[in-house]
Amino acid sequence: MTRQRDAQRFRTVGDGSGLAASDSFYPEEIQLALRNRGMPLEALRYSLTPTGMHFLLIHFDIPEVDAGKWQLKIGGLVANPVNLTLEDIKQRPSQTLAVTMECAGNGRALMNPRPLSQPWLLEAVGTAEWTGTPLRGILEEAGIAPNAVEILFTGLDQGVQGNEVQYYQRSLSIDEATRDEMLLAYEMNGEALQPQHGYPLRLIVPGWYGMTSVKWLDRIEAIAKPFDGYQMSATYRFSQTKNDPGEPVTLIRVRALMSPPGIPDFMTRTRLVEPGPVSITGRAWAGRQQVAGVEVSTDGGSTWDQASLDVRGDEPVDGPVSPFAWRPWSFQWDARPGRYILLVRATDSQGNVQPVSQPWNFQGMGNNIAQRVEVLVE
Ligand SMILES: Nc1nc2c(c(=O)[nH]1)N[C@H]1C(S)=C(S)[C@@H](COP(=O)(O)O)O[C@H]1N2
Ligand SMILES: [Mo]
Repeated sequence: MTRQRDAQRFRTVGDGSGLAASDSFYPEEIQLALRNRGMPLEALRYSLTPTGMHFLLIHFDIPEVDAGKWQLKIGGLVANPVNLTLEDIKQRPSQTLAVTMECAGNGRALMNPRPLSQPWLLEAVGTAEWTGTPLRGILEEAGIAPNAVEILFTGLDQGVQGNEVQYYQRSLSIDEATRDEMLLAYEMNGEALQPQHGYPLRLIVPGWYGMTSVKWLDRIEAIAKPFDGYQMSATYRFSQTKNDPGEPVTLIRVRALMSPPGIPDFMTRTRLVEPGPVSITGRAWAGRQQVAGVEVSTDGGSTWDQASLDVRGDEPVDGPVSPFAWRPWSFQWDARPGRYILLVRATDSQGNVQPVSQPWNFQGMGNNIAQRVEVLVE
């Protein structure tokens, strides 16, 4: 009975089976898209994305936090539970790391049928320099009990998803949580976190899709069983149907994006390019792997040419600013009058290459299809 009443608490959007990619967008998808901005692709010109151009993904509301009263609680199965103020955390050893973050749902609205959620095209990515204290030191001082198997991170933001009232929570295995690069970050690009990015403190999990980098941290607990909360067991899964548990979504897959060349048509974003030599530039990333190569096609994917890495136009530029940050690439194109579909795809250090047509999954996760850009040369 309760279950049935619960099921009627909210309107449903769609029948849960997804839509054709060409179907109109629901107002609810647009509502989410307006709250959760993407990075304009021309911002690929910056090795560090200006904070105001970094993508955003916020499931519920941005919580109100009084940093003077806020404390991070470290507890659960630890020898020395402790509460830390923001000042305590800033007194600890600090580390700054550039990290390319991508939302696991990036590319969702390109899938056919289109899974219903935040309707990202390709813009759910950004690279910021995060400053904070290594998580490992805090966990070591807390003393994780031998029977703990995971570390659970809880945000201050609360909402309803899948009819479940919840705080935003995700867990990591102890092996993952104690890796060198895991940060508790209080600064983004040299300034205090902005409210929408997790003020006053967030987790940064380099190499993983963004959902793991829990914002607005309230507490960190060592736990005895794998956490099976909503954001672990119901969503962020590679599943084929609504009830298929599938596999968990974890590390970022290899991807390259280009700054669309030339100038855009306002409505369609089709590019207008002048004939002659054109340098096509962009960035590529591969989560915990490295980018091994980038290829460009100017004929809709029939033939591919190698792009140059760590070059922009003719100018050598800095390579990746950290092992977890994207890498610049560049390709010289002799553009002749006509209509073109440009594509770009990257390969990672394990030989994984981006697909030209995307395998589908129910939640629209981990899409890394090769980008296509329509260009008119005249
Ligand atoms: N507490 C909390 N943390 C969160 C989220 C959230 O909704 N609540 N969204 C996650 C998701 S899905 C992503 S992709 C990243 C986005 O981080 P950004 O908005 O700073 O780019 O934050 C993650 N951390
Ligand atoms: Mo995300």
